[in-house]
Amino acid sequence: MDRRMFLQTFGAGVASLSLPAFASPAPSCKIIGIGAAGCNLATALRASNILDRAGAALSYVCIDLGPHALEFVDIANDACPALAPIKTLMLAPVRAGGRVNAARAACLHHRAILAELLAGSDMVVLLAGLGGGSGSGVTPILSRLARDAGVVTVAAVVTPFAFEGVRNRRADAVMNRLQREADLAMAFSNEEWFNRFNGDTPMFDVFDALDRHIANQLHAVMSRLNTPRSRAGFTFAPDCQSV
Ligand SMILES: Nc1nc2c(ncn2[C@@H]2O[C@H](COP(=O)(O)OP(=O)(O)OP(=O)(O)O)[C@@H](O)[C@H]2O)c(=O)[nH]1
Ligand SMILES: [Mg+2]
Repeated sequence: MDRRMFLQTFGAGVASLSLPAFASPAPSCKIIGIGAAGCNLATALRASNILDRAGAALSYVCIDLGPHALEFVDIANDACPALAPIKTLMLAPVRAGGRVNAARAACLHHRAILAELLAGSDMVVLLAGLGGGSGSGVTPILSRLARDAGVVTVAAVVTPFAFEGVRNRRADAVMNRLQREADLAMAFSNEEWFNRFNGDTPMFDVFDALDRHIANQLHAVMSRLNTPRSRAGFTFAPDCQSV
């Protein structure tokens, strides 16, 4: 496995960040799940409580172009009423169904609502699966809007399985964009992750373990961002041994 693939698989990212000093000792961080995979991830992160220890004031939002993924978020909200509810935002009542351009258009159409959503946050974490329509179309635009608003932007995305074919090329192109548009872009390859398990492990458990891995990597990033020493800029190299 080459170095790039290694980093992409196990929590990509070696990045030097120059960050503003946060005004508050507990910076506000909005976790935004986009598309089906992003909504699943946001729901899993909230349920895991792993990020609660990162020293930020967290709030959660899920965005999709149709109601399907958002209905699951509502079910998760109802299942854990003790946790802060995840807000939902439907950008357009259409199913992007792999159409990145439809997702981009919906995103641009709702630009003002998205800018309002980002306002007041010190940091955003964008979660999505790349290769489909919604996550691939919305995430880079949201990332750009957040950076333009001076919000520290971390993107944590999953990339497709090899058998998903053309989705991989699309995911690569979006990842390249995200590396420019986000302060830190972390990619987690579904393909590489699943290859680490033998065929006896139930698929659900493998996805679950990836959710936890991403939560732990984000916890490491957010904890570093919240320490005063690191705000002037730091190099993030994830601890790959802790997977
Ligand atoms: N790890 C993980 N990967 C997922 C999950 N759901 C989908 N994926 C991956 O994410 C990619 C994008 O899929 P979706 O999130 O369903 O796509 P979308 O952004 O909703 O896009 P459209 O439905 O086409 O608008 C897929 O090709 C899968 O590889 C999930 O729950 N966990
Ligand atoms: Mg979808």
